[in-house]
Amino acid sequence: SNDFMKTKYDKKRFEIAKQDFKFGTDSATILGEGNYGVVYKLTVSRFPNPVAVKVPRSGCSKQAFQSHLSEIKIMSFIGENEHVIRFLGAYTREIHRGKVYIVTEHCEMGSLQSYLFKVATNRRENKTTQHNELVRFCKEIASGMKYIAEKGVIHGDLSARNVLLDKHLTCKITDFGLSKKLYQYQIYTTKQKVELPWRWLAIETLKRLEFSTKSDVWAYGVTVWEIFSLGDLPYPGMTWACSFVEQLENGMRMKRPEMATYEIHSKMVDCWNIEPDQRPSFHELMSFFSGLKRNEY
Ligand code: ACK
Repeated sequence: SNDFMKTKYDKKRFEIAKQDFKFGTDSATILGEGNYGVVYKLTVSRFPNPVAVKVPRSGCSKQAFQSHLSEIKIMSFIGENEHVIRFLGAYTREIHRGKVYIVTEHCEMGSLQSYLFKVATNRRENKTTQHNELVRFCKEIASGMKYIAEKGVIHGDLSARNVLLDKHLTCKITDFGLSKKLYQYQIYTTKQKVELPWRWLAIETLKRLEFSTKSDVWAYGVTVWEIFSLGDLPYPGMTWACSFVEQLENGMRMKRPEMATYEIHSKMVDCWNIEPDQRPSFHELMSFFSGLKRNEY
C-alpha cells in the first residue's frame, strides 16, 4: 500500500561522490545535533550554494539507521514542491559501514520555531505586517502538507521545529518518514528516555498508535497554535503525567493565543476534532488561510 516502499533511490541522478563533500573546511559548520546524528552546513562540489548534510551517529542503532535510509526513499518519492525541503542527493556507497549522507537544500533562516522565538523577543512595530506573515506561514504549510498528503505520505511529526525557512522566509516542510516516527514512538513508549512528542499527537495516535493524514491535520492545528503564540510550548503548564489523553477526551483544548483571531482559533479547534473524519482537509485549510482578509487584525 505504501508506494514509496517500492520506489527505488535513483542512484544515477542522486548519488554524490565522497570527495565532493567539503567536510573539514572553513565552509563546514554544524547546524544542529540530535540523537539521530548531526546536520552540517557544507559546500558540496556540484552545488553553487552551501547545502545541508545529515549524517547519522556512528554508533546509532540499526533501526535509527534504517529510518535514515527510509528518509531518502520518502524524499525521492515525494518529489519537488515549493513548500517541501528539496532533496538534492546522497552518498550511499558505504551503506554497509553505516555511513550514509543525506543532502538537502540549506535554509538560511533556520527553523520556524527559532524564527518565532526571535519574533517574540523582538516584537514588530506593525501588528498587521506581523499578523499577515503568520497567516502566510499557515497557508504555506497547509499547501506543502496538501501536496504530501496527495502523494499518500504521512508526515507523522509536523511541528514548528520541523518547518524550515529559506532566505525569503518561505516555509519548507522537513523531517520525513512514517516508519521512522513509528520506530521512535516505540522507543518513547518502551524506554521513556526521549520525550514523547505527545503535545503534537492526535488522540487516536496516543490511544491506538494510529497515524493518518488526519493525524497530520491534528499536528497542523498544534503548529498553527505555535505560530500564533510565537513559539510557546503547546499545552503550557501541562505534563504527560496529568492524564493528558483523558483530558483531551473530556474536551480540553488549547485556548486562543492573543495574536490569533477567534476565526483562526476556531479553525485550530476543528483540527482537534475527536473524529478524524470531521477534521478539515489540507485543501480546506489552505483555502481558509488564503482567504483571510488582510488588515483584519
Ligand atoms: O532552528 P535551527 O537553526 O534549524 O536548528 C535546527 C537544527 O538544524 C536541528 O535540526 C537546523 N537545520 C536542520 N536542517 C536544516 C536545513 N536544511 N537548513 C538549515 N537548517 C537546518 C534546524
